[in-house]
Amino acid sequence: MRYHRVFCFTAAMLFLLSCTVPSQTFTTASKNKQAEKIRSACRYAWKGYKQYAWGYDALKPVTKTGQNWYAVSFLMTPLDAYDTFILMEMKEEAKEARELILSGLNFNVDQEVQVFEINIRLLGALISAYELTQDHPFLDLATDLGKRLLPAFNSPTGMPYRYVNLKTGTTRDPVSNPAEIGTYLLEFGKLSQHTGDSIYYKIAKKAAFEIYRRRSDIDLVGTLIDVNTGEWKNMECQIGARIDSYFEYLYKAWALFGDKECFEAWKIHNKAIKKFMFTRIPSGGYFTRVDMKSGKETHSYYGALDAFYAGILALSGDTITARTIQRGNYYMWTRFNLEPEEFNFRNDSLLYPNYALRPENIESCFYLYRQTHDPEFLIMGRRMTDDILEKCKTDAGYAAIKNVSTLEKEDSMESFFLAETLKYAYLLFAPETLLDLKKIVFTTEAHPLIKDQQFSADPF
Ligand code: DMJ
Repeated sequence: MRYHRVFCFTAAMLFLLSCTVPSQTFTTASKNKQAEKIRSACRYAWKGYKQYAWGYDALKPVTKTGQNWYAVSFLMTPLDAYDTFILMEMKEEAKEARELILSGLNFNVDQEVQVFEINIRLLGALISAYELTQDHPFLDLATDLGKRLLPAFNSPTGMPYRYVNLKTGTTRDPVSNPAEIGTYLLEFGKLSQHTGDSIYYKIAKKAAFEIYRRRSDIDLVGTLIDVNTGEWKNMECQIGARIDSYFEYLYKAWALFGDKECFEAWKIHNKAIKKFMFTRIPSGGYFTRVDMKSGKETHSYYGALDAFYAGILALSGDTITARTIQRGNYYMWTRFNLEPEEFNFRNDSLLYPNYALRPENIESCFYLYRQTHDPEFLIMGRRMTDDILEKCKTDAGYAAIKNVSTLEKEDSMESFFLAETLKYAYLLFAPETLLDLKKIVFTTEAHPLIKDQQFSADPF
């Protein structure tokens, strides 16, 4: 008994110590300085893209070349980065990106694309660009793209296939996942709002609710599902890769459009996630992986993508759970000096040791800071940002890391680095008046959309 008490006391002390972030005072001047540093990094990354990858989807920051996802370029980097330039008041860069996009982007191509990625990176960016600038060509491009994505949803269940050909509408790959099925509510809802055609929100909502109605008796979902049959192919529930933004969009469809059914669905899932997956250990709070039917732990894996959930919890007002998770997130970052893609939070072993320049950990700091104004989140955000700017920098931009232990660089700078990572880092330190979270909702790719609680697509 005495040993038990000693153990509990030691565990509690370790937990408290691991939660302690050294207190430092932030002044307006020091926050502005950090914001400026991030803006310079954004300018530097764009300069590299311009110099070595102009017109391509992305910059390869080590070999200093350009890279396309498909046979043609869809200008992923300029498009994903455009609203970041606007928010950062980088007028010259915004002008360059705008000219490239409006003169070079064409969706009338015989090309098969991944529906989810094209939606979050391109469609979301185009709609956001339109809302921020009222520049009609952005909406024309968005409408054209939206129409071309619609055939993906022609499955027996209404859940989209993973790939669609933009010209022919041919689809492929029926085994998909909740994220790739349920992450259209925001972009398609906005398209319905701006075009007056309810079809987009209708099919986006149907797809998300086809997942929801297949939840288990304990209100969890699995990782893989067949969109032809509606049968689960993998029953492990987790909040990271392949499920993450399905949960996120149920909450955000409520935040953006006031959709009550989405809010109810979010609440039900969130309650189950907290009941079966939330795990508190001395180093912080994590969400573990469980079987969707029994709620029993399958793997104690956690990683860079999972880190977003603290942000969505903070946004929804649950700052208590969010804080605990964020301490786990920060532990993950500081333990490895850059967060890994995945590690085992029970024994700290690395599963996927790479860092892909992901935003989620900083994103959660941003939401937590906005809700609490606790400088702890500024300290965390500064440490993470400084690590990235120092360890990932190349002669041409910023590179993903192959292994957080060796810091060997990977020849990749994903467009979300400019769309999300630098944007959330900047907004964490920039004056809050720049962006009012009461008026906008960020898509999963951090494209800001203006709240419209009057909009009702009446989807069913
Ligand atoms: C982004 O493309 C989106 O945030 C998506 O939802 C998952 N993660 C990447 C960035 O890590």
